[in-house]
Amino acid sequence: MTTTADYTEKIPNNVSLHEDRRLQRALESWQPNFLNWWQTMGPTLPTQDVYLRTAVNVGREGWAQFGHVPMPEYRWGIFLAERDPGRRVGFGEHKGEPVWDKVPGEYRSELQRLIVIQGDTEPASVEQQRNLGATAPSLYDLRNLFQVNVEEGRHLWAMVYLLHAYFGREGREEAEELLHRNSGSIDSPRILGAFNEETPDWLSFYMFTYFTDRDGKYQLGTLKESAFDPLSRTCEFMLKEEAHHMMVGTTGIDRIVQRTVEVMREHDTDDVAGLGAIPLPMIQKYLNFHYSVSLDLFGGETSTNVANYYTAGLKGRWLEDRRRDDHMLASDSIMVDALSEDARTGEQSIGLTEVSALVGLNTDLRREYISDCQGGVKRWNRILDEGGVKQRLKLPHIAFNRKVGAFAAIEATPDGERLSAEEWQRRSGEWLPTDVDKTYVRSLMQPVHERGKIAAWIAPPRNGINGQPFDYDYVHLI
Ligand code: BYC
Repeated sequence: MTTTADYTEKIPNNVSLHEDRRLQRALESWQPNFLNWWQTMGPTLPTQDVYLRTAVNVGREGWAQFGHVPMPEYRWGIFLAERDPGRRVGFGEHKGEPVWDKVPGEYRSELQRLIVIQGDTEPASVEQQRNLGATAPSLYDLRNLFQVNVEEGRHLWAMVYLLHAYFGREGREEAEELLHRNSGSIDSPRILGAFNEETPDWLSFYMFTYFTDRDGKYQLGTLKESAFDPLSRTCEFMLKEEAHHMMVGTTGIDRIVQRTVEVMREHDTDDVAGLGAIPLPMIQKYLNFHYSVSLDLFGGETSTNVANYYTAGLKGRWLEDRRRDDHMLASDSIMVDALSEDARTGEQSIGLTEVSALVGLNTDLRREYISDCQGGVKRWNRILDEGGVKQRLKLPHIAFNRKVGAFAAIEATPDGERLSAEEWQRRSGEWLPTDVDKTYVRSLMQPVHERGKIAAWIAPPRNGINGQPFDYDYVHLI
C-alpha cells in the first residue's frame, strides 16, 4: 500500500489496483458509464478549464495539487487513508478485536446498505447543482462550485470502489444503480429526501453546502469509526475534502449577510428587496428550509437500524474515542426528542422521552450536528452585530418542517409551537421560501463571469483559493 497515487494508470489510485486485474477491469468498465453520467447529468456550463484541486496523496502535507484542468479530463481517483496495522474495533460487541479487511457475511447487507446510501448522495448533489454555473456571482464562486462537484464525483468513486471490491455482483449492480437514480426523478429518485430537492440558486447552494454537506461530515465521521477498515479509511480521506465544501457554504452565507447589512445601512432601510440585496427574513426562510430538511437526514429520533449498526461495529458515534463510557451502551439511556402524550387528556406535546442509548443514536448524532450549526448562526449574527443591525438569524425548532422521525406527523412553528394542519397551510409561507421569495432570489441570479467582478447581492471573499487573489483567472469559459 502506497500513499501516493499512480497517475499513469487509467484510474489513479493508492490501492494497488493493478494487482487485482478483475477488480481493475470491473472498475474500468464502470468508468465510461460514470463519464457518460457526468456529461449528461453534471455541470451544464461549458468551460475550457478550471483551477481545480486534485488529490494526489493521503498524507498530512501536500495531499493535493492545484492547476487549470479541462473538467472532462479531471482525474477521479480512488484513495484510502493510510492503514493503521494495529487498529482495533472501538465500540459494540466486537470492541477490542482487530478491525476487518473483509466484509463479515453476517453484516454484508447492512454494510452494503450504508455504503449505497452514502454513495447515492454524492452524484445526487452534482445533479442538484448542475445548472448553477450559468448564474455564478463570480469566477471565484464558479470555481468553488466545480471543485465541490468534481469532489462529490470522487466520493462516488470512493463508494463504488468499495461496492466493486467487497460486494461482488450485487455490489456491481448497486454501482450501476447509483448512476441510474436521479435527483428529483419521479420514477427513480435519490434515496434520501434532501437530495431530491432543487438547488436552483446560489443562496440555496450556500445553504446546502453549509447544512447538508455538514450532515455529510457527521455521517462520514461515524462511518470513519467503522470496524470495516476499508470503509473507515475511505471516509477518513473524504472528510479532508469535505472541509472545503463547508467552507464554501459558511463563507458564502457570511458574504450574503455582509452585503445585505451594507445595503441596509447605505439606504437606512430593512427592505432591501428592491435594492438588489437579499432581505434578512428571506435568508432566514432559506435557512429554515435547508436546516430542517438536513435534520431529516439523520433518520428517526429512535431507530433500531442504528442500534444494530452500532452493536455490530458498522457505524460508530461522532468522535467515538473521546466518549467516556464503555462504548457498548447496552445498559445506558438517553433522553430523545419526542411527542409525549398526556395520560389524562390524551393531548400530545413536544417534549423528551427516555430510551435506550443504542436506539437513540440518531438523536445523539443530530445533537452534535445541531451544536455545530449553531456556530454558523453565531458568526452570521456577529456580522449583523458589527454592522449595527438589530435583527438576528436563528435555527428553527427541531420539530419545525420535519418529514422524518418523531415530528413528521405534526406541524410546528420555528419557535416550537404546535399548529394544526390548516394553520400550517395558511402560515408556512411566513417561515419557508414562497414562490415570490424564490422568484426574487432567482431574479438576482445574473451571471458575473468577468474576472475580478462580483454580483451586487454578495460581498467578495476575504481570501482567494490556494493563495491566489480574488481576481485570479479561476475559470476560462468557452
Ligand atoms: N429520507 O431507522 P430510521 C453526504 C428511511 S450526506 C428518506 O430512522 P436509520 C453529502 C430509512 O432508510 C450523508 N428516507 O433510519 C452531503 C429507513 O428505511 P427502512 C449521507 C429516510 O437507518 C452533501 C426508515 O426511513 N450518508 O454525504 O437509522 C453533498 C426508518 O428510518 C430518511 C448517510 O446518510 C430520509 N431523510 O437512519 C454530498 C450515511 N431517513 O429501513 C454528500 C448512511 C430515514 O425502513 N446512512 N429514512 O427501509 C445512514 O446512516 C442511515 O441509513 C440514515 C437513516 C442516517 C440515512
